[in-house]
Amino acid sequence: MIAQLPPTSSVNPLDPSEPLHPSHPAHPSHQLSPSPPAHPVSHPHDRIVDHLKIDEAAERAKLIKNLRATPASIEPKYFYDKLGCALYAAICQLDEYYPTRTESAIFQTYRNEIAEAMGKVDTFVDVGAGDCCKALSWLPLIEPARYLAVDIAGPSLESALATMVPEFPDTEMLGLATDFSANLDIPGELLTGRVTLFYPGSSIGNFKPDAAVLFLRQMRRYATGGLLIGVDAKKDKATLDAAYADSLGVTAAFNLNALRHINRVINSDFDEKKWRHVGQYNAGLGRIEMHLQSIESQVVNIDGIARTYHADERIHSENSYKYDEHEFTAMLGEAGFAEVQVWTDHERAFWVFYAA
Ligand code: AVJ
Repeated sequence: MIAQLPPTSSVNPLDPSEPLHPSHPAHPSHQLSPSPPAHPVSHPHDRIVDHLKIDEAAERAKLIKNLRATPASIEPKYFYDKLGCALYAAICQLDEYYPTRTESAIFQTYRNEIAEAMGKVDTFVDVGAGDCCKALSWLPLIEPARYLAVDIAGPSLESALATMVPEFPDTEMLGLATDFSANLDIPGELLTGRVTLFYPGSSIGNFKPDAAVLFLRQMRRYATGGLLIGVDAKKDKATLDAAYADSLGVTAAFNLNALRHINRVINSDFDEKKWRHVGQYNAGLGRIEMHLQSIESQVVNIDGIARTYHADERIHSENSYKYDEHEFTAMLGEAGFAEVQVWTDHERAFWVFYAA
């Protein structure tokens, strides 16, 4: 576990109490060819490139629009403020939440075989790196010339990388702070030689299947080596429901905390005591759905306009899609990966794909 430092040297673009960056022109999403970076800002340590060129005003406007809409929704990225990152780390320790430990067991069992499949890696790109924990056990084997950690949470990248630098003197450690959920845009100068991307944890499940293929295609265009990706498998509803509605209520706290985060991002007065966590498997759509359900009829101020949520009305906060082996193999093919290898556990609860 890597301690998080206070966000002193980077600015949270979604927190209105912080000074704002000048906004950059909006970037077309699902863009298929790499573009030159738009004025990346170097941090004091020169290790983190701050590429958070989101238009903060547009992000807030989108959040407000989604909260006022019927059905209301929020994007999963609003889970990950400082407390949210810590709650997600706690989720990964839960008995009920099998994906993290199953994936890590697959990595451990087949580490050498997977490393052999990857071959030479000059730049290892960790997409959604967070605290960079998952990459730690790969670096000694892969020995890349460069490790590039990409995440929306700049401050946690910075503290994780600072801790790792002395451990890996032969690897150049870089961070890229960016919101890749709309578009993965990696400045060309950060990529050297044969590039392999790492996207573990079944984070791909947050995208709807069509958008997931587009995102895989975006990764494909950078992957001169390949892509190592973890994907959660379809399974019985009871196991899935327990993983997303644990009995200690950690996932509930993770979900409800998004309301507190949102109150800091926009002018709103959500009271988490008036909402309850819903996390359940929708077998027809092959996805976990998380919602925040209004306990009573209530009025919430959302940026100066009163919005009534009726009793039992839901705010949809996350999808987490699950895939069969053949479904995801087909998606990798659609995204342009020609060669696909897969590893799994005894229960076939989780897949690890290497695609090139
Ligand atoms: C970080 C998207 C992989 O979908 O399992 C965990 C997030 N949400 N518990 C997942 C999450 C509720 C997680 N991912």
